[in-house]
Amino acid sequence: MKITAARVIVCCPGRNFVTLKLETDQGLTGVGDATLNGRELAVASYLQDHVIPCLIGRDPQQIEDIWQYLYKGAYWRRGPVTMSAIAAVDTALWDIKAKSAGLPLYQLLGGRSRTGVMAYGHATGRDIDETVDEVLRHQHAGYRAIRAQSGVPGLVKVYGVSTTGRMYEPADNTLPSEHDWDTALYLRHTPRLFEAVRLAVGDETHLLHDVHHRLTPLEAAQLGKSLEPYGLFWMEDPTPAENQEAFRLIRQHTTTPLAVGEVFNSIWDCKQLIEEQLIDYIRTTVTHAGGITHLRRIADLAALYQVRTGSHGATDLSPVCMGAALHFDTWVPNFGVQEYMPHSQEMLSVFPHDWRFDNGMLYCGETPGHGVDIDERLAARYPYQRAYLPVNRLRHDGSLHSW
Ligand code: EZ4
Ligand code: CO
Repeated sequence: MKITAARVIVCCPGRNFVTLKLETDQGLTGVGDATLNGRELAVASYLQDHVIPCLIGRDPQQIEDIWQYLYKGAYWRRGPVTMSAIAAVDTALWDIKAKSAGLPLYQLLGGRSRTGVMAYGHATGRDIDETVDEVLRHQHAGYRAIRAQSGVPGLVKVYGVSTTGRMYEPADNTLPSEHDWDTALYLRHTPRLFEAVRLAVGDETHLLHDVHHRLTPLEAAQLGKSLEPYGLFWMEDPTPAENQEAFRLIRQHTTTPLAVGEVFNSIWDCKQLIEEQLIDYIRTTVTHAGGITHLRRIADLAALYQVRTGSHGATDLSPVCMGAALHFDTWVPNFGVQEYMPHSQEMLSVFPHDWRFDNGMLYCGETPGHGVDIDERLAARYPYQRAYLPVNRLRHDGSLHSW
């Protein structure tokens, strides 16, 4: 078999997506997601200008060799742009291999380990009451795991909270919008939020919270400790995790489980966190961490240390990523949970797919491949629109803080 053509499709059906489609001389095609929120065109160019010329004529069955060729062959290793581009190729190649075998992708990975994939949904509100209502709405919709975020009194714009009344989309402006931040206000508010949420939902529902890289290790330790009475499933991204050792301090002070990794792109970013058992969940995704081939290496390392998966699944990961992720989740032995932020109908219509959500669970389909395609004619009706993630500034003096 040979790769005969490859196309990068950039479209914006409500938000930007970068998709790679590979064609072969046997008529089989494969699709991969390469969306890197706010930096989409860098990955599109990496694929178009540097990767595609090396793919034409290659045997798409040699997934491992092509992965090594693109990784080692670049000489410049890792990084989100490179690893998202490699991921798109890898995902498309697994799609082709599974189609040529006539099997759903999870069968190639080792088969089914579970009946379905537990999803967690996002409950967000402008204040505690609104967030509690949203948590209850998710509970009634069948979610067994719910992430709760709320506005903080005194702060105007906060991560996760929609200001438009529409679905929250973080890349909300043609130039970065500005959020404001005050750690002391947040640290006082968050335990109050979870006290109210836990009281309303009862003991059974898993509760999650995303700190979004905003605290120092000591502040994270304080927050983790103050949330212990509410039995969280996880506290996510408590500090910027370039400094993996920092988690030793957090770990020494709290038994609140920790989840990290949505911004990681390789096994090296989480090696120490996993080997020293400093985290409980690893949140790397198919799209940003080098595809199925590399994500499997991360999950296998994590399994040695009882670290489970909890893949990133925000709307900036396309329905293609979700399809591939659900096949991965259906197989991976050390599965934890899958993030799920529903795409709009407009977004879903561009990506015909066979995965589905039902009563708090996600299910991959049974069609050969990963079960997701792109409708290129429809995609062409939604041209790229520049969009940035926000920046965060300290409320009292405007210093730039992690968003
Ligand atoms: O802010 O995907 O847990 N989910 C998240 C996301 C990220 C966005 C950034 O593009 O933190 O909402
Ligand atoms: Co997050």
